[in-house]
Order: sequence, then C-alpha cells, then structure tokens
Amino acid sequence: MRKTPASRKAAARQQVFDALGTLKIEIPSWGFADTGTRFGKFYQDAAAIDLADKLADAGQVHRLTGCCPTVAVHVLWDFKPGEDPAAVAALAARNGVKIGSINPNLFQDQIYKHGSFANPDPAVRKAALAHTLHSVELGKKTGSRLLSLWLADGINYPGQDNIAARKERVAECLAAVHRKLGPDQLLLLEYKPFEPAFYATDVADWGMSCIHCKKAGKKARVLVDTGHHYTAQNIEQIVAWLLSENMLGGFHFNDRRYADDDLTLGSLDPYQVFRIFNEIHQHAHDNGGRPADIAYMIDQSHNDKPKVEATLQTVANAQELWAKAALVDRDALAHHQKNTAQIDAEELLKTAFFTDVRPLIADWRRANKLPPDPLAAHRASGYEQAAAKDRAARRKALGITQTAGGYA
Ligand code: AFD
Ligand code: MN
Ligand code: MN
Repeated sequence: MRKTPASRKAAARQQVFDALGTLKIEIPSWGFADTGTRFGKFYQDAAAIDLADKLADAGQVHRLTGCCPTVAVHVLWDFKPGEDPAAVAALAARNGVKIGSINPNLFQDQIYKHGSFANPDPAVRKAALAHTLHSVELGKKTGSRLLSLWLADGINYPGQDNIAARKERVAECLAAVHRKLGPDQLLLLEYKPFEPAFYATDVADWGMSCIHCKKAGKKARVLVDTGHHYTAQNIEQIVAWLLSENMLGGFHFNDRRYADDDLTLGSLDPYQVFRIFNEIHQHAHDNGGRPADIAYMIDQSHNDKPKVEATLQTVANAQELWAKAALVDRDALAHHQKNTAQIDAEELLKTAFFTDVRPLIADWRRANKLPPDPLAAHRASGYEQAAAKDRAARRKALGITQTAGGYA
C-alpha cells in the first residue's frame, strides 16, 4: 500500500517514540563535582561537594528527562573508607535513581607511577587487584551490574619495559577479577590510545581490549569511550565489528576536537554520533529487532559549563541523535546497498539525520509526563540557585576555601 504523507508522519512518530523508550543513559557522579584541567580549576558554587549532592543532582536530571535512572560512581571519589554501600544505594533511591557502574581508581595513588595491573612490581599489581576486587564486592552490595575498568597504564619511553610482559601482567589481573564477578555482573574494559602515557598505553585500542576481554572470560566486554580515538578513526566501524562479535559492553559518551577533551556529546560532530547510533539500530534490525545489551554512559565533567545544565544538554543531544538514527528506512537502505546505489543509500541516512525530531521528542516527553524542554524546566525550577546557596554556605562552614591549586 502506497505510503501517504500522513501515514509517513505517523510512522515516524511511532519510530521516535519506540526508540526513546529504549534509550537509558547513565550519568557520571563526577560530572557534578568541581573539576579542571592540568592548568587549573574554575569553581562553581553549585558544584557538588559530596556524594549526597551528586545523587541529588542526578535525581534532578532523571526527574526532568525520565531516561537517566542510574549513576556511575567512582570508588575513591564517591565512597568514604568503610562507607556502607547499602546506605549509598538507599540514598540513591531517595533521589529517585540507582547506583550504576562501579569505576575503580587505578591511576591516582602514588604506587601507580609505573602502572597498576601492568606494573613490573608484583606488590603494586597485588594492591591494584585488591582495590578492584573490593570494587567488585562493592558493586554486589549496591546492586551494580557493571564494573567499568580504565587502566591508565603505559610507558613513556622506548625500552622502558617489556611490552609483551606488560600485556601478560594485565591479562593475569583481568582473569583474577573476572573470576570474582557475580553471576549478573559484567567487566567492561575501556581503551584509550594515549594519556597519561605517551609512548605505549597498555590497553590502547579496541583490538587490545577485545583480546583481553576474550581471554578474561565470557562476562568481559569492550567499553568504547567516544573521546578515546585518533582523529581519523572510524568509530562506527569499530562499533559494528564489536556488535557483530557480541563484544560491545557499552559507551562513555563525550565529544572531542583534538584528544580526550570530554566536551559535550554531539557538540562538535553530531553526524559521527548519528553514524554510531545508526550501526546500533542496524544491528538490532538485523537481529530480529532485538536491541543489543549495551550500556550508554556519559563520561564528561565540565570545567566551564554549569554541571546540571551540561548534563541535561548532553542527554537531550543523545536522545535527538538516537531518534534521528531510528528514522533510517532499513529496508530501503538494504535495497540500495544490494544495488550498490551508494548515493541513494547515503541520501537515505542524510534524510534521517536532517529530520528535525525535536517536536516529536517534546511530544514523547509530554506523553510521559515530562517537561517538553528539560533545560528550560531546570532553569525555571530554581534548583541551581538553591544548590549554589546551600553549597557555598556549607563550604564556608567546612572551612573549604577555593584556592588556585584546589580546595584548601
Ligand atoms: C578519564 C579517562 C577515562 C575514564 C574516566 C573516568 O580518560 O575516560 O573512563 O576518566 O575514570 O576521562
Ligand atoms: Mn571514559
Ligand atoms: Mn577519557
């Protein structure tokens, strides 16, 4: 039956509604606290001081967007020594959210100067493994499914260490972690081409992460941080390969211009994000409509933008590009691909990408009893001003003063 403009419009609306209903985006606790670059920090009165503030901010984002039910936590930045994980989970629940992925910290302690899992000193590897196993147990108590592991390990100079030996040290530790995972837990191994190491990072690309994950066991998957690629790299091709191998665990979303800049997702290159989401929708289409079991997590911490506003903006960007990618006519695309009609195929993607889905997203939000414009609703709520007043007063009472080098 010929499609009429009205039926096409109705179909697009349903596609967008269905797509938005499946997208859940995890927000990072560290996105709400003051942060900086190696050149310094610019403090914000409304920035979160402690985990309670971070969970309150996350609750505000989820209340306004309806699609951010979980919060990624950083073990050393969010949990005081001996803190009760069950109490943290209850605090999250009181803010309408849940604790999501657990991020061990294997890069700040002085012992990690020459790496953690890859360190030539067995005592350092033992300490790193102990912290990571503690993080696994913590995740079992917070009800977290994902252990999100980033190794900053690497060497800065040729000859500094035996590259293959470092690979085996990492593999041994990953296998030990994998053995301790709970029945429903997954280990996500993040890769990054450089920084803080500048000659050879131990888990530098998707291939290294994939090999480590396959060796570690069936509950290990690759974590793709969109900022962790060289400028020319085709990220959506990596995503298609990992999906095809059932090795894609999920994403850390951000955008970049030069390196791991942690800029707002879609702020520099929205078409790249659309192409990544297009591969995910294509994979679901090719697998009987079953969406891949992957985690969509934001990994941004803005030095300049207001924290909650920046998170709301990121979530809205992700929803918009996800909805656009859902509009690609997969049957027509397959037809053009079969006939190597490359211009028609490309134009099909561009038609979806240039479709303004914002009115449909606003309709979806209204249908789900959410504000049609979360950012405007946040600004009208007075949340930011109240948080700034409360937190500035608490910093003063705590004697926390902002200095050039950090809080004193
Ligand atoms: C830094 C690292 C990596 C990690 C994040 C949170 O580059 O992306 O996931 O910190 O620990 O951005
Ligand atoms: Mn990351
Ligand atoms: Mn990063």
